[in-house]
Amino acid sequence: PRVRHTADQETEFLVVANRLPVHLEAHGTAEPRWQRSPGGLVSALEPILRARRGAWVGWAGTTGDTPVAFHDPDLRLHPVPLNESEYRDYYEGFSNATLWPLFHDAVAPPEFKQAWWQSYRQVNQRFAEHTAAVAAPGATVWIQDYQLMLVPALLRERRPDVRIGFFLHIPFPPPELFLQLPWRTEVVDGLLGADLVGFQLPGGARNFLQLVRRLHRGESVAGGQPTPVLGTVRLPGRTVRAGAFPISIDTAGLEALAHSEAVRERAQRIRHRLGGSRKIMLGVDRLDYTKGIDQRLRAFEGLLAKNRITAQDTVLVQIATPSRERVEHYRRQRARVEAQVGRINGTFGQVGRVPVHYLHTTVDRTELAALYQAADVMLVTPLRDGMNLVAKEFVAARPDLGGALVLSEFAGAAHELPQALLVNPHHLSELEDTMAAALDLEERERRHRMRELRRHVRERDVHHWARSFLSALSEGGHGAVPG
Ligand code: GDG
Repeated sequence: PRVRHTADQETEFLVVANRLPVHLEAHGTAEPRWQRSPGGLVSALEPILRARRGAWVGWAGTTGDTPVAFHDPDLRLHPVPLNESEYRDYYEGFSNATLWPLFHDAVAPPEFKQAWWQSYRQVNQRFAEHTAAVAAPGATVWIQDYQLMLVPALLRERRPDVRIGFFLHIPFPPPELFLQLPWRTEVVDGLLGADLVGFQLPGGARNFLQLVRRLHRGESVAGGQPTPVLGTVRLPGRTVRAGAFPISIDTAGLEALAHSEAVRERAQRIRHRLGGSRKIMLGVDRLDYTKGIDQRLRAFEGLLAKNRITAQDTVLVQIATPSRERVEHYRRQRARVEAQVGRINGTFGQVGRVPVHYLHTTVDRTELAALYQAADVMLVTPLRDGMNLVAKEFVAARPDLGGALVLSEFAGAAHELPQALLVNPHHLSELEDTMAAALDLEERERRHRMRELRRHVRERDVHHWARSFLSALSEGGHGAVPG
């Protein structure tokens, strides 16, 4: 059996992403089954996929021969196969050890390897071929993220009739960083295959337009377009637009979950288990070196060492979701974080009372919502982050207007959430002071800030994001201009 393939059915709207929105789930002793993966992207796109006879092109997440059947009448799936060496070179290598660090301010040194690049090109080619094979004439194709930056041009070569949008979920770096990339021209030309290139922030779009100018890839013009489009690149025969489309969350869905009995009860239990009157600080991140987990732990340790907090009155819960575990920088990051947690608990803990509860695991949606609700202070301290959905989710999960959000200036979310307690995570004493201030925030101010934050996250949810990108995509011209 294989993942349902519908190559015979041409589709008018296609989402192309590294991963299909499904994963294998164990079923006792029976064979594992395919399940829908929850996530903002799927819930935002599902109504559109359904209404427009849409389909999703992506990798199913296994390098084995053929995935087991996945049946879902609403979501047609086109799996793109990857073998073990492609997973290593295209995904772990070029995507996550070259592009990921380079695009996040090179906070870890990016590695440049020819073999990884070749694999990236080859896999992008395969994605383009699969997409070209199933798109209906004049279809709209929306390509997602840094793993697939060559697909827009590769697809256009094969299918000049389709309308192509691309959205980058991670930051687009300033030209002086991007230019380190040995294959910089190829990557920029890949993106220029799109009709619309979307970024999280206006700064990303401007970096891209500047880079195009620096590399002489077309005549780039800032402004002159209705927002959120910030500029255009004129190429022979066609125009590429670039703009900012800050992604968001399924606010209503999370709010409903936050109101549920199960979540409210679980939040109570968590508070009780952690010691009733103790203040709870919370971190939820993929275990990634860009997330500033070490900075946050160092600041927490500083507060304990200076006696500004004690293990009696404050506890930090850190959920660190396993991520990219075979990539060297990730292994080292895990070792660093775990050494810090051990040191803090060893120094400041007592039997039955440790200051840091560290979980290297994934928790389910209910548990996550309950943790958000139990927290007094949410710590989101990345060194660089495209957006950061955790910050928005925390806000959506707090209809009680409780909790304070400490948010790094270097998260995309900081541009939209100025009512958070903004902080520079590189500045240790400032981070300590901000964390302490969040613990002591006066109730009136805390409620006021939370109300404003919630207003924003309600108005600008993931549906707004998808609508604004797709309507910008449909408004512009596309493809080759006749004559
Ligand atoms: C990239 C960009 C951008 C985490 N642990 C658990 C869990 N999560 C969920 C969170 C959140 C998501 O994972 C993480 O999203 P972030 O936005 O925080 O970060 P990245 O994974 O780095 O995402 C980022 C995003 O793309 C979207 O464009 O915002 O800047 O780096 O939704 O809730 N979910 C569950 N259990 C966990 O243990 N259920």
